[in-house]
Amino acid sequence: MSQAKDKKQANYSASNITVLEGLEAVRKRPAMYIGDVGVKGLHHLIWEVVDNSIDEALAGYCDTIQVTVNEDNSITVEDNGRGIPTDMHPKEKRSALEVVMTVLHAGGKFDKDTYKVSGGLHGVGVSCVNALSSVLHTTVYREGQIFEQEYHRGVPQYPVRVVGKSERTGTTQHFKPDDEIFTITTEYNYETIAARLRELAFLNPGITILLTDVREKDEAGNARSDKFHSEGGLREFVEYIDSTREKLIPSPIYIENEKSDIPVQVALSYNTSFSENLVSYVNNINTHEGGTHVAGFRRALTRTLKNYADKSGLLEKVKIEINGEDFREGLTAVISVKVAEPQFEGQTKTKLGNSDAMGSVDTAVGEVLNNYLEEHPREAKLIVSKVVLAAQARHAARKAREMVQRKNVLSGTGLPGKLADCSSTDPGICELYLVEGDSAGGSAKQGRDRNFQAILPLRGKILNVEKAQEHKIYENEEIKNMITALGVSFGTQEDSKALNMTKLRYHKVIIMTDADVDGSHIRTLILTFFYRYMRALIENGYIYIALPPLYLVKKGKQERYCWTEEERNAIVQELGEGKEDSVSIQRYKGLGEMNPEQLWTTTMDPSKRTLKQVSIESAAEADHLFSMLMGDEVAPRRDFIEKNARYARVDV
Ligand code: 0RA
Repeated sequence: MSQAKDKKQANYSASNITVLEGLEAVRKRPAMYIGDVGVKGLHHLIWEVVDNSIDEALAGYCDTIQVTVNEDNSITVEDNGRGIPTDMHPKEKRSALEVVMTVLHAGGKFDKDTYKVSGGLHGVGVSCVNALSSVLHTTVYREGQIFEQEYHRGVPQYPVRVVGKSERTGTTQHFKPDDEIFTITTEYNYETIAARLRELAFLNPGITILLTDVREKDEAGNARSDKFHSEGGLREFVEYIDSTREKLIPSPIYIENEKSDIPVQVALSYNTSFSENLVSYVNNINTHEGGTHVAGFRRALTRTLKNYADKSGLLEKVKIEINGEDFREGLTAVISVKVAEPQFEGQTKTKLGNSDAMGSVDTAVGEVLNNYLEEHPREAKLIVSKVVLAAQARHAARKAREMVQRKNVLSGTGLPGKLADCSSTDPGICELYLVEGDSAGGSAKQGRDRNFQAILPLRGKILNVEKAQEHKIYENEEIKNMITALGVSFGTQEDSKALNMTKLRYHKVIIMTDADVDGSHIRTLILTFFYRYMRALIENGYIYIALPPLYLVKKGKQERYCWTEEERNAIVQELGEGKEDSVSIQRYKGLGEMNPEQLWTTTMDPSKRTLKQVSIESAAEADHLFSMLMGDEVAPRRDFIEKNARYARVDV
């Protein structure tokens, strides 16, 4: 090696030392940067890389982003932007590309004037993705040339080099998540990715986002794919969320208004259902826990509608008081704001704290909504009439709810007779199994560990809360039992659905139903109830789904349980050793076919069972799903059930 080259290499390595320390920090504490190293963190890597391309699109230089899930669960994200700059970084003595890819938080340094709008909770930078990938390969098309660099666990394998000529521009990132980091799973979920990309397309109209999954091919050999593109933006988003509901007004009300340097976009509509669907974003990030922007929206909606109703005399005959909640029954709204320095608070850091966002959204929405009501008297009247009905129903519901809670107080312990409670009173270790049917309930009662496991058999049909007004749900025996067993009480003030979680008696609530169509229906009904009336339980991660085995494979004294077809086939082969007919297979159609001991071993023993924790990845998607599965319109439900044998996206 020549001396000059030697020196160059030495410099190159020297500047790498701090970089290595940075990458090391990310690899040592990955959860600090991407939330966790489970399914969520794994998908976070994609969001991070796609966010960079979205930023390039928002800057006006890119209109197409292509995401590919490859056979080996590696991901390719390609855009047609300007390409990450590749010129020499004067201080670092390395290509700017290498700096972006390897230095923590180096991403936004080039464009100081435009703040990163799609960053925020994400926004930890592509260098984190790099550090957590066993291999990452970057290709940049720029200034007529093709540049590339490859990294292993974030460490460059060679300086940025030119590998060809091209007229196009853009950036392609290809990465494979490191299985040393993602030890739980490295498998990507198509639905999760599709939901996020669909959301991004609605939030950033005009951009085309393509998704291809080569792991899944149809009979003709075509990979599964979707194209996400929206011209109408939030208006279309609201229509998408409400596509399975009956509209109250013909098209969404759209608000686009900038107040005190905070751009505010809102689309809202009313449907004939009884639930409120409010989805909010800050810098393209879903703010599950709401925050100041949502508070500003609610304030403006209540004030403006109330003013209009008072002025128009529509409330004259109404004797009962109307509150904020009544203005939101049947409301679907998407709120999107862009904030320069967002402060995220709350348990999951998805609650906006910036106080100026409240006033901005309040003023922006108040102005435009007021004009809308003045200009659309017919729609205005429909909305106000609906509000009055909501207030009347709320009064009826309060009475019914108070009845349920008063009865509990009167009946001594207040616990339902069908509940087989556990002896511990420490909610942290207590589990409540909601079991389909009395016979399975009986086995579960015998098989359980009564120290910490309680059993509540559910016999009749759970009420479909999607189709019922609130006061009706308190008349349903199974729902009443669930509410009292859980111990949580509903608030009765402004937000009647606020839960008193401190009284929750179990921190694991496990839904255990048969592995058949009825079982999945019951599970969906229970989940819909939790989602609509006790969402905090899902948000806090207290709701689980038990996974009973589908098969028992036997040969002589050997017994093996299987949870999937593949597992069954493998075990039949293993036990049969060529003589597969010596093996017997039992298919479990219901929990009732298992004796208490089997139920314990396979499904209830904490050291052996598998539980699925229910989470709300995307509230909009979950809402869409529940209203479709449980709502009025039959056609989309039938379609969905035909396409997806099992309930879809609410699980992890
Ligand atoms: C900063 C400056 C320039 C491009 C980018 C960032 C950029 C980053 C990413 C990440 C993924 N795709 C991207 N595309 C572009 C270009 C500055 C210039 O050309 O003057």
